[in-house]
Amino acid sequence: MVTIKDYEGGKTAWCPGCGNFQILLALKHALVELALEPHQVLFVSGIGQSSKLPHYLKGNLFNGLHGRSLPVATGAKIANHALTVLVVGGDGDGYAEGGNHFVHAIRRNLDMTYIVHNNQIYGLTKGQASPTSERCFVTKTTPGGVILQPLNPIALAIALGATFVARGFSAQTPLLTQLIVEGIQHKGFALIDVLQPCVSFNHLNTYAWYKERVYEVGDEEDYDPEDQLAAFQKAQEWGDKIPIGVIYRSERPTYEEQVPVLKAGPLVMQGHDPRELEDLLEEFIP
Ligand SMILES: Cc1ncc(C[n+]2csc(CCOP(=O)(O)OP(=O)(O)O)c2C)c(N)n1
Repeated sequence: MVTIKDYEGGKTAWCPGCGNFQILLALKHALVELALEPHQVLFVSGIGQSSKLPHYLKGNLFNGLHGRSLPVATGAKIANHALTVLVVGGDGDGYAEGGNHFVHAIRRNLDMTYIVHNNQIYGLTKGQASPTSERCFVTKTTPGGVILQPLNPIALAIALGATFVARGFSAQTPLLTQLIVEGIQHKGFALIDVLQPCVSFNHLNTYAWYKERVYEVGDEEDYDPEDQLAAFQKAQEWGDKIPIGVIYRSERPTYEEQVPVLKAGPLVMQGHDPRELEDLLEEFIP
């Protein structure tokens, strides 16, 4: 039986009170609920406070470059699509430098789950504005306040035809656990954008600020997450009321299902001779 202990990793180096702790806990609970064993899971991240999360877990992990977690995860999933691939990182990592990869990962629809710790700030580098920072928000790089329109990851993902789009709030850990479970179970690319207070560098979007505003879409009887236009409209809500829960879900074939060579099973298990790779490398890198 898989227990939380199986996932206990290294000692954390986050600020006390950081929302990252709640996301880590929710993720562990989700993995236990799905009875996934650490060897069946791959955690991929970039650079950031949030991207340290795989260090605090047990399992396979790849900690790559800032903004490049999704291409690494894509390669790993194609090499071994039997793995449960979880990608984690911040709003800076995923929506700024990794923005291009975000768009195309959604188009590809590989079966993986992407958890974005959206604290609306760059935490690791000590408080610069990120793509999701609010207008007028004063940060180290915007002393006169942010003048750009914030990026709306939920609306963007829905517009791109993402097949699973959810928003969680780190302090609502049971709901977040459920969203992660559903995201992993979903066949295709699952985005879970998590509102996460940064107690050190974001004194605007605090626990109290989010608590006053978030509400669960699942509590609304007439909300249909399979209605793309309704979901897009829901995604526009931000301000006094912020929806959390499964905002949009749909079905379309995954990338893996459509690549003929993968029909014979995961590439790594197809018995290719490693020397084939050496020949290839020699051909391309003389
Ligand atoms: C290629 C590259 N560009 C920029 C950086 C500097 N850098 C490291 S982390 C980071 C942003 C961190 O913010 P976010 O991804 O939101 O994560 P958080 O620390 O808030 O969890 C930046 C700009 C880097 N390490 N590498």
